[in-house]
Amino acid sequence: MIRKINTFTRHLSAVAISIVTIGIFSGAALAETNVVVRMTTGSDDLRGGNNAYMTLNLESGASTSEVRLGGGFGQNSAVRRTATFRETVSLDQIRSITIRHDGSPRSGHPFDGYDNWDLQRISVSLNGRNIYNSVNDPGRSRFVHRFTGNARQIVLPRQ
Ligand SMILES: [Ca+2]
Repeated sequence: MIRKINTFTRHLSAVAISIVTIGIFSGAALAETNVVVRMTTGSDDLRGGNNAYMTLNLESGASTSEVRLGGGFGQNSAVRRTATFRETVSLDQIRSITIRHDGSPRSGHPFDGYDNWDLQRISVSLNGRNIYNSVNDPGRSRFVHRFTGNARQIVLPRQ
């Protein structure tokens, strides 16, 4: 009888552990939002060691954490990045996107000035659905923005 109870208890423990495991994995899968970003740089590069960043601004008025898109984007080059946000965000919740360029002189480079960057085209999508594509934005269809001086960030409304 005692052996039967022990066996039963072990089974219960195994079930409990399985439930906890499933909870952790499904929680992790739900928590992240992966956004695909394609950017074409114009005639002024985004210097290696400097970075562009992206934030999603929500209909609620809140914003996600800022995610680094990287740098070292050569003149007239195209890059594709996946930005992973810790928050769970659906397409309908997104009001706009902020792109920020940090062109500050790099540490360890005493002769650095500020970097400038020509963003020629950008498209942003979530699960294959368009959030923003500059080609479809009349004001930015030929050229999105030159990041320079105090013009270090832009806000692009969801289309
Ligand atoms: Ca540059």
